Formats: sequence, C-alpha cells, structure tokens
Amino acid sequence: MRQTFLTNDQLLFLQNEKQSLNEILDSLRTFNLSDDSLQNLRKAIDQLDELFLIVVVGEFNAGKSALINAMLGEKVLTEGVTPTTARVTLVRFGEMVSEQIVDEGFAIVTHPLALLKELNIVDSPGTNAINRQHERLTNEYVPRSDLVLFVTSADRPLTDSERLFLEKILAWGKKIVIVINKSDILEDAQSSQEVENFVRENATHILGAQPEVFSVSARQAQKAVLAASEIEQESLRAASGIIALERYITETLDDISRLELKLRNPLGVGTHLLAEAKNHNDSQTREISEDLTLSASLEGMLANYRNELAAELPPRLAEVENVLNGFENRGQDYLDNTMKLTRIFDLAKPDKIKAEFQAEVQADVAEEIDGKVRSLIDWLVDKDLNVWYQVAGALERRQAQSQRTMPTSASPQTERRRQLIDSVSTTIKAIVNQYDRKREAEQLGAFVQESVTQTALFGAGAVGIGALVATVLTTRALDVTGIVTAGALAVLGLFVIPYKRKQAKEAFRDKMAELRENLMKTLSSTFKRESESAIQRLESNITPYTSYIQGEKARLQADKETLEKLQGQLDELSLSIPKLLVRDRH
Ligand SMILES: Nc1nc2c(ncn2[C@@H]2O[C@H](COP(=O)(O)OP(=O)(O)O)[C@@H](O)[C@H]2O)c(=O)[nH]1
Ligand SMILES: [Mg+2]
Repeated sequence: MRQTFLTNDQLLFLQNEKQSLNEILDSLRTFNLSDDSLQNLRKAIDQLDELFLIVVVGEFNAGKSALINAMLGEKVLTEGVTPTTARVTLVRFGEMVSEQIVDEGFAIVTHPLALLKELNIVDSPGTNAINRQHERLTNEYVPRSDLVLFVTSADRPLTDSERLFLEKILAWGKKIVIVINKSDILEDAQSSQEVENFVRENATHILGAQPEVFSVSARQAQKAVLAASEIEQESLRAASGIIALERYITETLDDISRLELKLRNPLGVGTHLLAEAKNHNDSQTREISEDLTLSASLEGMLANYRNELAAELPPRLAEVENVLNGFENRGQDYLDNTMKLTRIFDLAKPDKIKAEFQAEVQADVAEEIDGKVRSLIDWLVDKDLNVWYQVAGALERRQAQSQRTMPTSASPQTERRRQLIDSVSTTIKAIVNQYDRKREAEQLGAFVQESVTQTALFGAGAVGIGALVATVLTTRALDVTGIVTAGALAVLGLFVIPYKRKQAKEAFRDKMAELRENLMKTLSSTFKRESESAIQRLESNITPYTSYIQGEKARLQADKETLEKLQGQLDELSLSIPKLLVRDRH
C-alpha cells in the first residue's frame, strides 16, 4: 500500500494490524498447522505493504487472459495456451511492455496502463488444471489477493469445479467479483440475461451474499481497437461490457474501498487459519473423548477397588478377632471351672493344668487362625487379580477399537495415544498372564508373618502365623493367670482361691485385650499396606496413559481458549476498520 496516501490513523492501524497478525502467527506455530497455511498468513501480512492485488481465476479456457488483454488494450498475454504450458503471470506497471519468465510456473509482465500504478493483476492458469504448478495459485496467490475476479464462460457458466473453487476462496474471506465472459456467443440479450440470472443465483447461494456480476465479451472488447474512429471504439467497448467492469474497478473500487479490502484481507486469512486450527482442535478433542472415558473408567475401577477393600477388610479381620475372642471366652470359662475348691488337688499339678488348658482353651486356635488368615489372603489375591483383569479387558477393548477407528495417517498426538494404549495394555496383559495366585498368596502370607513377628508382643518362634499366635496366647495366658504355678494355691489356703480367681481372670482379660489389639492392628495395617501397594502397582502401570490423556485434555482446552482469544483480537481489528474509512469530501 502506498503509505503516503494514508492518514495518521490509518497508518497507526496498519502498524497495529501487522503487529497483531504477527503475534497471531507466532502463537499458531505450536498448533500443528501446515507450513503452507502459516505461509499464507505470512504472505497476507506482507501483502499489506504491496499494491492492491486482483487475482483472476476461473476454469482453463474461460478467457481470463483474453479479459486482461482487453483491459490492457493489447494482446500482451498469450491466449488459448494449453493447460500444461500455462503460468501464473503477474501483470504490473512498467513504462514498456515486457515479459520475464521467472520459472516454468511463474512469469512477470509489465505494461504502461495507468491503472496498474494502483493495482497489480495476477493471471492464473485455471481452476480445473491438474498441474501441480497450478496449485501455486490457490496456495499462494488467492490467499494474498485483495480481490478475486472470478471468470466463468457463458457457454458453460459455473461448472462444478468452479463452484468448488468458489467455496474454497470464500473460506479465505475474499471479496469476489464474477465475470461471465464470451457473452458474444449467446444468441440474444434474453439468453444473456438468463445466463446472468443463473450465475447470480448460484453464486449467491454459494457465497451467502449477492456478488457483483458482469457480463462481458473479451473478444469484442479486443476487436474494438480495430475500429476506425475513437467514438466507434468506445461504443464497441461499451457494448462488450468491459467498460462497466473497468469502471467498477476504477471508480466503485475507489481508494477507500480498496483500502478497506486490503486491511480486511489478512484478517480473513487469519480467521481462516484460526478456523483450521479450531477444526484441528475439535477433531482432536473428539478423538480423545474415548480415551477420556476409558481413563475415567480405569480410575473408577481403582477407586472402586479401594472402596471395596476398605469396606470388606474390616469384617474379614473381625473373623480373625472372633477366633481370639473364642479363645478368651474358653479361657475365662476354664478359670471359672478350674480355680475352685473342688479342684484344689488338680491345681497342685501344673502339668495336668497345662495339658487341660491346651486341650480345652487353646484347642484348634492355631488352625482356625491359619484358616482365617489364609482365606483373607486368598480373598485379597483374588480381588487384586480381578481388578487387573478388569483393567486389562478395558484396555484391550480400547486397543481393538483404536485399531479400527484411528486414522492411519495420524497426528503425532494420535500416534502417541495409540502407542501408550498398546504399551500399557501389553504390560498389563503380561502381568495378568504371569500372575501366579499361589506365589502371590505365599508372598503375602510371608509378609503377614513377618509383620507379626516384628511386633514386640508376638516375636519370632513358631512356624506359621496360627502356631505363632496360639503359642503366644497360651504361654501368656498361663503366665498371667499363674494357674500353672499355682501349686502354691493349695498351700496358701482355701480362702484366697476366689480372690486369686478374680485376679487371674482380670489379668487374663487384660493380657488378651492387649494381644488382640496388637495383633489386629498389625494384621490390619499389613493388609492395608499390601493392598495399597497392589493398587499402586496397577496405578503406576496405567498412569503413563491416563496422565497423558489428562495432559492432552488440558492442552486442548488451553489451545481452544488461545484460539478464541486470537479470534477476538481479529474481530476487534475488523470492527475498528469502518471508522478509519472516512471519505475525503474535497
Ligand atoms: N467467443 C469468445 N471467445 C473468447 C472470448 N474470450 C476469450 N475467448 C477465446 O477463448 C479461448 C481461451 O481464452 P484464454 O484467455 O486463453 O482463456 P484462459 O485459459 O481462461 O486464459 C481463446 O481461444 C480465446 O480467443 C470471448 O469473449 N468470446
Ligand atoms: Mg490464460
């Protein structure tokens, strides 16, 4: 843009716009957009410093080159070239006509037409060209253009490929003007009107707003040059429709309108880019929704497992406690039945008392405890295995599903997710397959035994937890009650027996309570610890997956907010354009 013609406000805005757009471009670098897309914005920003740019597009053979020639007033551009040799050609001002072929896809033509001091025109090979070089047009020039002149031929107005192309440029937020060329081949004014109506209707449908439509005959306009007089020339040019189009470009599209289009152009490209990023974000968000569900359900399984353990462990431990209570009850009964006068002679025989105590009170306590502890261990091992199965199953289902539904050419994030599901699922399956119930139970049994032997009250000694506990219970019971050392009782006399019995029972009760509390505390904390470490083992195996998914969720959400913020920035710029466009009234 020729900045000397701009007001201070317009200049300031322009600087501000460039800065904002560059910021947006920088922010978008981490968004996985294609280099081409980013380049488009880069170029659209650069284009702010260039002349107004009209890009002429349309199908091959629609008469684009002929139309530009008609405007130039001479055949500068080659017409009727084959699609394979066509080039994108930039037409710009020069004192003399010249052509510079830059490469096989691009050429620069200069011409002294005064209008070219204000704008550049790009001639394109054609929208239906299946040539890679021609993609250059869409990828390079359309995003840069400030106005698109869309040329369709009157003999095949708005073909399918032209419609598709219209949709594409619409997405860039471009101003589009439609030219129906070759109007000379239509029989009369009526059919010309019909074609125009058809094009207008269809284009309005595609663009969502009514575009300017011009019917012209480039051929007629070109022929005008051959006319004898200037008056004749003018009337031929007018009849060709070219004058109306030229007037539109020079008058309707005055400096202010062009400035507006120019200022808006990169905003449209930016919006397009943001929409692309938003699409990307949306589809990724949709893609991870399955993983979020799975990740939540895995966490739910673990939480459930924790809750079940917390709820089921106490009643199972209570069963062990009941064995101890049985022991105590039998002990109390035994003391009642034994420490009495009628048994005074037996009380003097410690071996007999000891044997009786073992037979009646100790009884099967060792086996009972072993049985309860074993079933507790089995329960825990089963439950543990069960939750591993659940987790493995859920992961396997997701794995199978992801193989079916995830795109084959996936983004790095999709690849990473697939990888994580695979590796976590494989690891967990391997653990489940190698899971040896018996070994796990033995190990847990050994831990329980170890914890119990580490307590001051029980200590080491017997083999097996039941035997250990039974031995300690019995030894302590005999110690505290003193009944095996009660030979003395007989000597002490008859009157002390009731008193001694009461004392023995109390001491027995206290000791048992102490032992019981100690043992239950140890068992409870051991089982809790072991089950927690089992959960943690499982958790640590699924965490690489679940935390990645959570991270992705947070990232996508943050990205989405960034995109909204950036779009807000663009909208704000767009809103402040009208007040910059005050027409000079002089
Ligand atoms: N009848 C008629 N033919 C035209 C007109 N404009 C261009 N042509 C012819 O259509 C063919 C393609 O024109 P050209 O400008 O090369 O089309 P492009 O591929 O869109 O650039 C050429 O043979 C032109 O002479 C027109 O207004 N009327
Ligand atoms: Mg051409």
